[in-house]
Amino acid sequence: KFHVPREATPVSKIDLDGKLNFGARPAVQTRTSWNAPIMWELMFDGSLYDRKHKEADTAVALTVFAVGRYLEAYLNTFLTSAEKHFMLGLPVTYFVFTDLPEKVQNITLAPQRNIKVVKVEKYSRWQDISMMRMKTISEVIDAVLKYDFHYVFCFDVDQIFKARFGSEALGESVALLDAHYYKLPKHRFTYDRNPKSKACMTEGDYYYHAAIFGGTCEKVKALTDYCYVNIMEDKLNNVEALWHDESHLNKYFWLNKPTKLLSPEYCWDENIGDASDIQLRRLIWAPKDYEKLRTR
Ligand code: 2GW
Ligand code: MN
Repeated sequence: KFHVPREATPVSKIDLDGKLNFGARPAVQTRTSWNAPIMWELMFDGSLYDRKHKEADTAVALTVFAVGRYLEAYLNTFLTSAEKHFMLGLPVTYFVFTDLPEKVQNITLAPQRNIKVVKVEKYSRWQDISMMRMKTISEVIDAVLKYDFHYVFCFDVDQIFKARFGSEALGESVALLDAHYYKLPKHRFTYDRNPKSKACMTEGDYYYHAAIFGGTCEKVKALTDYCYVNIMEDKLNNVEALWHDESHLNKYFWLNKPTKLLSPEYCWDENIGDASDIQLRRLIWAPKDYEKLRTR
């Protein structure tokens, strides 16, 4: 029943991050205190990463949830734009989790690219729709992904790819700087500060955005398990972290430092006035119609 992992160059041997041009973007921070690169446009040559990953036959899984109204509102744009910009040239499988599998439209996929639609239940509270993704992702890594994919990237569906989101983003444990917080002083970070929640933290490095995280199957499994266990413990204690799964994710990345950070060029919000650091919008937040989407 299970697949044998493919034979190729171990992806762990691909080390181009050490050759990044950290000085190419003097106005922004390009590495963390623990020496993880922060990926900004001009720091890297994407074609070098692509070549290495093609040689290694790197396979990537993308998970995305489109439950209830989010399916019609966002999924098609997300997937068709991903086909134009996400990891082009590499084998990619989209895992779409939805309560309405029959409503997922057919989209044209490039060779070596696949889509799998998986039915999930629709939790009645939106906070649970968001948080319980951690449980589902953990389960699918164990049941399927770890046998066939080197990396898994997990995305919010309410976003649109606009430019290359390529293999330079791959790494063991990858976190995203939140576009709204990367310039703010730490005391403004909206970590959970309630000691009753497992997500509570009083110090941190950055404010990470849970709309995109990824890494090797092993590391993403560790992250999703951590978040899920702590979400459930909060439920037993009748508390909920301020920003739900995102609060737990921030706690995880504080305790388990990511090996690569993505700059807000990888997830930009066009409503932010000062875009002076953003040389390339690789992905943007889709416009949100809260009135329509969040009322029941
Ligand atoms: C979410 C909020 C209110 C009403 C509905 C939903 C909803 C979310 C839904 O009806 N159907 C659904 O599939 N979702 C999935 O959960 C979808 O993939 C969506 O992108 C994701 C997170 O919800 P979203 O995008 O509305 O929340 P954001 O953009 O405010 O997300 C940040 O904060 C969340 C926690 O509150 C998560 O951590 C998320 O990863 C963050 O980007
Ligand atoms: Mn979102």
